[in-house]
Amino acid sequence: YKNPNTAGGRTAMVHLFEWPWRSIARECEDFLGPHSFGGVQISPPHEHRILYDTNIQRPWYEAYQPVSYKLVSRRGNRAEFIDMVQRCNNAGVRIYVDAVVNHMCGGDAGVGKGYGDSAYDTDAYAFAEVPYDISHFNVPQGYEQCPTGGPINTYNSAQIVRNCNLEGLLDLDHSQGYVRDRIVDYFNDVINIGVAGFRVDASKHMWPDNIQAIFDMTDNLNTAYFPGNTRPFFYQEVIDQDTGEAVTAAEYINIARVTDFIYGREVSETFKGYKSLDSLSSFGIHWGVKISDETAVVFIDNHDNQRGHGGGGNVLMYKNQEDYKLAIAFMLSWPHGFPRIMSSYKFDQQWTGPPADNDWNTEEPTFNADGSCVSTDSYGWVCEHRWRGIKNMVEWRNQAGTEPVQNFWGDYSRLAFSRGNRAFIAIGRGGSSINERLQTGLPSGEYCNMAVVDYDSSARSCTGHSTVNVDSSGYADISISGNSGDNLLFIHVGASK
Ligand code: LM2
Ligand code: CA
Repeated sequence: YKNPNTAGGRTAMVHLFEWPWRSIARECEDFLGPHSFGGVQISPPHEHRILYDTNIQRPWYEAYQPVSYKLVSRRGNRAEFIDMVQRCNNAGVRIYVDAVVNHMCGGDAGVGKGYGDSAYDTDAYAFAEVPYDISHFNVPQGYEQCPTGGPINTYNSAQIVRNCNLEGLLDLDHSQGYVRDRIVDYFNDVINIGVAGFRVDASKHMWPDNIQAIFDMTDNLNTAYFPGNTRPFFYQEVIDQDTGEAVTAAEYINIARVTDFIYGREVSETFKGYKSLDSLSSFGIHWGVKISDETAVVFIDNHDNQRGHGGGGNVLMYKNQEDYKLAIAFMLSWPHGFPRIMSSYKFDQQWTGPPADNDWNTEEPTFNADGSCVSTDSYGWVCEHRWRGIKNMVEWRNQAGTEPVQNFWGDYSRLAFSRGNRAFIAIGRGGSSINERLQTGLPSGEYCNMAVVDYDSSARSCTGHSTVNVDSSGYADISISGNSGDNLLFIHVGASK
């Protein structure tokens, strides 16, 4: 379950948070495929509660309140979902589903209908479409099942964390075969459509044995897109900040991949200046980061902690601009874990939903001539994945492959290294310039500095003027000013003149 099942050695994914299915389909064809992105984590596709309030309007987090497993959500219907999966696979880009199966919607929902018109009654614990009834939930079974009688009010007890209600969300009892079967039916439905894997939301709040049993019952991937007998990719969302809680990420690492929240915190703090950049030379499992290369999904920020949800944290995000770009570039350069790039929309309040018209129809992203997304200072899609320094680092990572870190050079505010003889990167933080003759590890040639120019492969030319000349012994004059726009330099063997 640890293989991301990407096509052609692709090594990174992007989370297109709240993007509609039709926009994702187009992005796979026009951008992600051509730029060698491996996959997309999509926002939850299942039917969810509709939240509306004059203050918070239509918050993004209604998506985390399931009403049924029908594929109808604010982001699109079943036909649009199928179309997206097909078109992305055909573009060589995999789809990973954000699966919310720990719970159904909040107990405060009462009686109503979800996005696809399915009925719910939370007083009766009834979800007609699945169907679930009161016997399928933990809390109604009494204090022996959930010792608090309702809410998760401490993280010191695994039983409370896993059998009580997270934020008032009605908690399912996964020890029951019936409940597992409904979840497996949902997983198999989207597997048969052609998805490659799943982010398993709130895995910390489910028992590892039950998660394992659910994974083991899933079908192999669709052979229209994947080799026979390919297992789905699973990455379990477990927030473990190493604070001594009862539940730890270590309990999940033998099952499938696990999200590593310490990784983003450590890299963020380093690029904020709390630690020296050259200390990153030993970055990895011995550095505080808990989850090993082949088991970790790594990221700097996610949709929760960039807005103070999900444990919050001291992480960089798009609002930090240049420091954030450098942190993402470092993540993509370093051979540890399967990296996930966050792609956001602008927000000022933590509940703000995606860009939308007056009827709450999510707006499709539109693009400037340079490929960036159209937005104003406070509104619109950010599209971090289209920033040049980020999009071109995805190709850099693919080119670096499994080559090791070599030729590491650096000091408090600067670093440079190569990945074997295939790729080289230099970073200067906070205005620190680099003017050095450094060993790049690369064969001699004239390379495009992909941090500031793009590469035209048919003409074998840089579509700009910034190049790096590597001599026959691998050395080159590396020069950046360290200021905004000129704090990053990277080259690889796939982009030389
Ligand atoms: C996650 N990972 O484990 C998601 O990444 C995170 O975004 C989800 O919380 C959470 N688990 C449950 O799937 C979000 C959001 C919460 C929000 C829930 C449900 O961070 O604030 O809770 O989704 O929409 C909201 C209200 C809360 C209310 C609850 C139920 O903020 O006050 O509790 O809905 O109505 C009564
Ligand atoms: Ca639970």
